[in-house]
Amino acid sequence: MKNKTHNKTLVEDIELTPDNPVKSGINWYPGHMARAIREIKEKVKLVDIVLEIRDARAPLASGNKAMDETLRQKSRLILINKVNLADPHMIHLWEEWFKTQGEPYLFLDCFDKASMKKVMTMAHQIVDQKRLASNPETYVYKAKLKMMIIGLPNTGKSTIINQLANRGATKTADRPGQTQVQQWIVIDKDLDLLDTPGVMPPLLAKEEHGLWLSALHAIPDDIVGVERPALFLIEYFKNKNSKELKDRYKLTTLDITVEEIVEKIAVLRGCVRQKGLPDLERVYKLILLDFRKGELGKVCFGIPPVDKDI
Ligand SMILES: Nc1nc2c(ncn2[C@@H]2O[C@H](COP(=O)(O)OP(=O)(O)OP(=O)(O)O)[C@@H](O)[C@H]2O)c(=O)[nH]1
Ligand SMILES: [Mg+2]
Repeated sequence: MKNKTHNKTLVEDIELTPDNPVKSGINWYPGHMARAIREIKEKVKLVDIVLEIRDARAPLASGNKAMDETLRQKSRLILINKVNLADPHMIHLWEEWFKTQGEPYLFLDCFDKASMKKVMTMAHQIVDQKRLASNPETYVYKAKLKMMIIGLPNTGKSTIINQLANRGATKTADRPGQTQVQQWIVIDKDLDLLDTPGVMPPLLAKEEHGLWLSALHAIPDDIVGVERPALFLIEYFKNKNSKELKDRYKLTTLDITVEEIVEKIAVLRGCVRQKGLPDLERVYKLILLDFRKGELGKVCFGIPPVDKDI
């Protein structure tokens, strides 16, 4: 039976008002997320800085504008994680765009120790500058930092905490919705971290963002199904005439239809049912798995917008 909280039609626990309409399309907003937002709002007062984790394969679509009001008064450092899986050329363009947005940010692979050191240096600088600016007369340097880690599901929040802790302080998993309750993790006398459950925006700005986030596994497969994100990915790589797609599935050409590509992958990988028909469910799952492991190459969904829109 489907979990009640995995509801395709958006919203449980969220008040419906004219400002908060339910639109059709891909959305995932289970009860634990509404609770998570309430708890983030409560606890944000207790921390010095919020680390907002995004996915470098969709630097804008993996943000959450619905959190802006909650974070308005707070120091924020945007960490655009999993850069090792993202298209380096597009990351360069995104870096240029983030530079113009006036918010501290860092693109990183959180398994890289030097990047994690930089996170701590930046967090200290941001908090310190704010303390100095708001109270120049009474300012004294404080080594102690309390940080809250927020972001969409599966962006790597808990992994970042474990990297900072140098141990498995909190559970991680390669699927969205692993962390379901807040947890304080005391690293040492100078650092407390608050892990929070991944929160989706209540509404996605565009239908295609839902496909991107499903492909990136910020949205579980049983919400959208495997067919749409898998076909979207094949079309995306076909349009790029991707060498990785050809190599991975031994395709001589991508100048055939998406359906024909899927059939060829099914045959190659033995995803075939009785009478030689392709087992589509299996082949879609296989495509998604390969993509998420980075086997189909580095991607970046979307392009930097012309306007200010962090
Ligand atoms: N390649 C790569 N994988 C990463 C990186 N950071 C995290 N991951 C992987 O992403 C997956 C999700 O990590 P989690 O830390 O559980 O993500 P989360 O944001 O806490 O997820 P929820 O608790 O479900 O919201 C795990 O399989 C991590 O190993 C990164 O920088 N690069
Ligand atoms: Mg987590």
